[in-house]
Amino acid sequence: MSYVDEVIERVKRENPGEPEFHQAVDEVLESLRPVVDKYEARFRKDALLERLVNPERQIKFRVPWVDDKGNAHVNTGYRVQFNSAIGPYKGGIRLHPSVNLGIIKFLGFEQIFKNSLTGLPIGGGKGGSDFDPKGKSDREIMAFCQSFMTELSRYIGSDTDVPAGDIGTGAREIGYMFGQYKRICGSFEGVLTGKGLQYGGSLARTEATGYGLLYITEEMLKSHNIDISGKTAIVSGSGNVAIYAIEKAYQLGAKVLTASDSTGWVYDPDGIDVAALKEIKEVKRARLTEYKNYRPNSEYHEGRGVWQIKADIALPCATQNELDLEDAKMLVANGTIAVAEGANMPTTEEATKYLLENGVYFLPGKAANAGGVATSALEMSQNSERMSWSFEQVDKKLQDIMVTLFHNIDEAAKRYGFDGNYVVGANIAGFEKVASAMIAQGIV
Ligand code: NDP
Ligand code: 2IT
Repeated sequence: MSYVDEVIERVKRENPGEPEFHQAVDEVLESLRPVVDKYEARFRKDALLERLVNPERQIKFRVPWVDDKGNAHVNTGYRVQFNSAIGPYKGGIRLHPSVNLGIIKFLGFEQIFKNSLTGLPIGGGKGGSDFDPKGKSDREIMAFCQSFMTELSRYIGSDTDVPAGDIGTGAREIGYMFGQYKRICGSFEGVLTGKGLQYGGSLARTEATGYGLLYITEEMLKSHNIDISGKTAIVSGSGNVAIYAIEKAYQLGAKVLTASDSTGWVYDPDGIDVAALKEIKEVKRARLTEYKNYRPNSEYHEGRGVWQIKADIALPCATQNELDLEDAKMLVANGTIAVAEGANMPTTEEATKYLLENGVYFLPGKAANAGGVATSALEMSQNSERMSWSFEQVDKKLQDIMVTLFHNIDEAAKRYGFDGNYVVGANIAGFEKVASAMIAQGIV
C-alpha cells in the first residue's frame, strides 16, 4: 500500500465518526501524492505524514454559563493546536450548534496549509463550541464568552496561540473574550485578532476575507485573460465573508445576484443591496426574510438554492459541504466560469472533481479565503510594534499577499504537471514550507 493510502486509512481508523476531518485529510493527501512519491523514503523515516495529521494538542473543556432567567447551561469548548512548525497556532473560533471535535479538527488541519500559503509566520489551529448564539441576549453572549475564555486563557498567548473569529464569532464576541483574557492574565497583548479598532484591532480585518476572495479571483481570471468587470456572481451566506465579498465584487465591476442564510436565500435581479444586507445582518442580527422590505423586486425562497441561478462566478461563503454534486452540475450547465471558496471546504469532494473535469476554474478555500487570516497576522505585527497602519496600507498588503499567493499555487501546480489545478497547487505549495520546517526542527 502506498504511504499516502496507509496514512489515510489510519486517520479513518483512529478518528471514527469525524467525516469532515477524513474529507479534509483525504483531499490534501491525495493532492500530495506526487510530492510524497518523490520524497517517500525521507518522509517515511521521519513519520512526516503521521505527524502532519495528528494535532500537536487538542483541548476539550466544559463551558458553564447562566441565561437571563437564571438557568445554568453547559456547552463544550474546543481548541485544537494542530501544527506550530512555522509560527504560533492561529485560527478562528466557531460558535455553532453543529460544532464537534471532528469539525474543529478539519478546520485546524486546513488552517495549517492556508496559513503557510499566506507567506506569514503562523501555524495552524482552530477552536469553537457547540454554543448557539442565535436568539441570545448580549448579556448571555457575554456570559458564554467569559466562561469560554476563563478556561481557554490557560492555553493561548500572543506567542503561542492566537484565536480569532469564524462562524458565530465576530467583533462583539472577540471583545468579550479579550476583556476576560486581560482580566485573568493581567496582560494587554495581541492574544486575539479581529479586535475592535480602539484596543488593538487592525483596519481592514473586518473586510479582509471577502475582499481577499475577490482579489485572488480577479487575479486568477486575469491569468486566463478574463476581466472580472461586467461579470455576474452568485454568493451563498450573508455573514462576514459574504458581505465583504459582495462589496468588493461591486467595486471590481461585477454584479452579485444572491445571498443566503441558514433558513433561506434571496435572488435580487437588480443586484444585492450591500447596505441593506449590512443593516439586516450586522445591525439588526435578523433573518434574510427582511430583505424584501428593502428590495420589493427581490425574491425570497426557503431552504437552499442559490446555485441554480445562472451566473459567471460562484462564491460559496457560508459553510462546509454546501455545494454538492447536483449543484456543481447546475453550475456547469449554466456555463459558470469560476468557483472560488470563501468558506472552508464548502464544496464536496465529488463536486470539486466534477467542476475540475468540466473546465471550471476552481480556487479552494485554503487559498481563496486566506486573506482573513493573513490580515490577522498583519494585526499581530501591528500589535507587536505597538503601531496601527492605515486602511490603505493594510488593504495594499492584503492585495499583494493574495496576488502572490495565486502565482505560488499556480506555479506549484505547473511544477508537478497539474497546470490550472489550483487544488493540487494550493495543497502542495502550502505543504512544502510546513514540511521543510518540520524536517528542520527534528522529530517533535
Ligand atoms: P458568519 O457567522 O459571519 O456567517 C455565516 C453565514 O453562513 C451566515 O449567513 C449563516 O447563516 C450561514 N451559515 C452558517 N452555518 C450554516 C449552515 N450550517 N447552513 C446554512 N448556512 C449557514 O461567518 P463567516 O462569514 O465568518 O464564515 C463563513 C465561512 O467562511 C465559514 O466557513 C468560515 O469558516 C469561513 N471563513 C471565515 C473567515 C473569517 O475571517 N471570518 C476567514 C476564512 C474563512 P445564519 O446567520 O442563518 O446562521
Ligand atoms: O478560517 C479562517 O481562516 C478564519 N476563520 C480566520 C482565522 C484568523 O485567525 O483570522
